Amino acid sequence: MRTKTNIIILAMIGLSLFGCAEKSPQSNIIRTTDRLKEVLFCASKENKVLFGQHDATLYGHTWKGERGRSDIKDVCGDYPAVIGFDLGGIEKKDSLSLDSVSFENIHQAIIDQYLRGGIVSISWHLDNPETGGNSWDVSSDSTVHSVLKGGKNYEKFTSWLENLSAFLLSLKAPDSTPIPIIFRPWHEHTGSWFWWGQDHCSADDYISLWRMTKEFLDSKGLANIVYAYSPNLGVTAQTYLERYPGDDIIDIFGMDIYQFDGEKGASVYMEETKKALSFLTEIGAKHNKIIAFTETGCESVPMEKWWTEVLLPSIKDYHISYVLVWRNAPDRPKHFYGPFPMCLCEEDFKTFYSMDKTVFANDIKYIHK
Ligand code: BMA
Repeated sequence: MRTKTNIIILAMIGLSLFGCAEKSPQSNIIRTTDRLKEVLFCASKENKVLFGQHDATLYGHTWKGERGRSDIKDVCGDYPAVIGFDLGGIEKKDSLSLDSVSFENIHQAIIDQYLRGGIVSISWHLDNPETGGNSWDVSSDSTVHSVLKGGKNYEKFTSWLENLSAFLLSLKAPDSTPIPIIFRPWHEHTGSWFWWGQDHCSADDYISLWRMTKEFLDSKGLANIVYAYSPNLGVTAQTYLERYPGDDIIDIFGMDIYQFDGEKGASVYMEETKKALSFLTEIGAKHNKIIAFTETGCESVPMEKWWTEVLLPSIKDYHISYVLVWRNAPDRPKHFYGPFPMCLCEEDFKTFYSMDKTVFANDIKYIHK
């Protein structure tokens, strides 16, 4: 097994796979959406995978609000290449997100990730504009229809898009460069646990919701966004594109799949993941899109070798650009999906980290056109 230092040396002496690797590191900051897409495409072509975690620098298993800290860094010394953030609450101009983090801290953490050369992905667990409940309030099947043009919640929803845009527009580097981000709204719509899920709206309305969102953000001049589409487990090769908003909107084909049932669920997870990544690869190639494992994990990571014996074999044969595990909640001791010091899977995660296949924040600069 190679260490990260060896990988860097190999990259520098010109390890060249598919024409994606060159001799010297790129500037480590990803300043444009073109470079962002290039990194993701080239990582997958080189058969690398960028490692990501949701909310990784906002809090961890036993701490919260320590700028610059991350459970991943505490374990392996580097930050995730991709960090997910969620803007649930921004629509109402709340000062705290749905996971009780101030938007001020989220804003800072996004800039910090950009400046260290990392990638930012943003999801949005927004409230239900019709019922006033949260994202999981599925008591109405007319919410999506009601926010579209002509619907009774159109004005309210456009004001929510306005608030979202204001936050996205504020994501600027110190030199005023708009920070390139992955935006992944309306996720897991092939399930029915969110108000935009498939049993709660028609395919046409779901597609209109996407198109309206994109048009609104475009109208605000937000050109720094790479859009990700991410159905969930249960979708098939035949249904993946059933509610697809279109090649003109989407840049990344994603998939959200979790391992349920602890250790017992490992074999089903591995089988389902391989099946899904296999058709994702084919569909992605057909549409010339980046593919990514946009959310995954096993709550409490109950297996010592989950990283190398469950996750790695599930993804290693597929050219996915990144894999992102869910959060390590500070206030729910069993709700963690990444490692932290002294956890059961700590050593195995270090092995996973040291592999050629995995890329963390420090190594992104070695990914070339
Ligand atoms: C879910 C859980 C919730 C959280 C939500 C949005 O999967 O982690 O606790 O509020 O994601 O981050």
